[in-house]
Amino acid sequence: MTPLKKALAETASAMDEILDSLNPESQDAEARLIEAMRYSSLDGGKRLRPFLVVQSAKLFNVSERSALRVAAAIEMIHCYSLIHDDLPAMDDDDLRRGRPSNHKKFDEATAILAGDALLTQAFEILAHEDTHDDPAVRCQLVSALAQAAGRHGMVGGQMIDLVSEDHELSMDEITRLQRLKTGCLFGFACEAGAILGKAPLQVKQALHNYAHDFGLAFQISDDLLDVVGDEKEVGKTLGKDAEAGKATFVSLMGLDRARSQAQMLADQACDHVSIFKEKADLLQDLARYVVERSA
Ligand code: GRG
Repeated sequence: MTPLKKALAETASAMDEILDSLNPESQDAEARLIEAMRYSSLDGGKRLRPFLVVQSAKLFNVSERSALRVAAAIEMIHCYSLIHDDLPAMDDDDLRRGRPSNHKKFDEATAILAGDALLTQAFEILAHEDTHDDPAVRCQLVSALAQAAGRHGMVGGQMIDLVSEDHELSMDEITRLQRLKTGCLFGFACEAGAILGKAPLQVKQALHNYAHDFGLAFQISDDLLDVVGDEKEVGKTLGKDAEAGKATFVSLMGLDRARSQAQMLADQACDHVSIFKEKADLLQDLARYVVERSA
């Protein structure tokens, strides 16, 4: 097993443990809500965002407990976005992470509530004193995640995606859409370690630049998988963008240019974190992995 695969597996197992402990099974009247939250947050996904939080925190010798709590918070936001994105009013998808999507397993109302509850719980976790003993750091985390997840970030990007279904986007428009929809959350994941470690601005900027190029490389490879991926391996319905006539990086650039662009962005991402020397080895491995992955 490569060091990256081993570290990803360790983060995934730490995530299952902490997410399970934050939302234990319940016998209360709202048990169905907890079950739906657990269904979409436990035992699934690549846990890329938590991995980025853990690795960026390691650069600044942040305690594992702090890093894992922030990692759990961002994964909750990610899981909420997947639940809501699969709803009939959005992407109307029956399959997620190789299993029925949340509203298929439960029902639409439960899926909406499970997403809402994961979203709000993320901020509850960041604001809790167990996350960091300095209230100013907790406040910065709350503010940064709110910006990355809300109207200036993921939700704003999703809105642009929805309203642009009727007209073909240019490369600049797609880049902005994807930067908001998926890039901002990766940005928060990479900068979280610097916030927890009270790192200087120049160092934060290096992580910001890494996240920018990593996020675009990830999105181009996501678009490539949508065209050439294996549905069983990827675990979600593929080919939906082409079916809907949506412009993507691949439809605009073609397969070959998209592949070389993703590779170039991954290389740039690696360069941005070379200032951390061998401490950034796994961040560099991850950037290379996202453009080579098959799932
Ligand atoms: C509905 C508020 C709201 C936002 C939706 C991010 C997003 C916006 C929707 C997710 C749907 C989607 C397929 C986005 C494209 C890229 C992406 C985020 C893919 C899934 O991320 P991975 O590959 O998933 O990290 P896993 O399952 O590994 O965690």
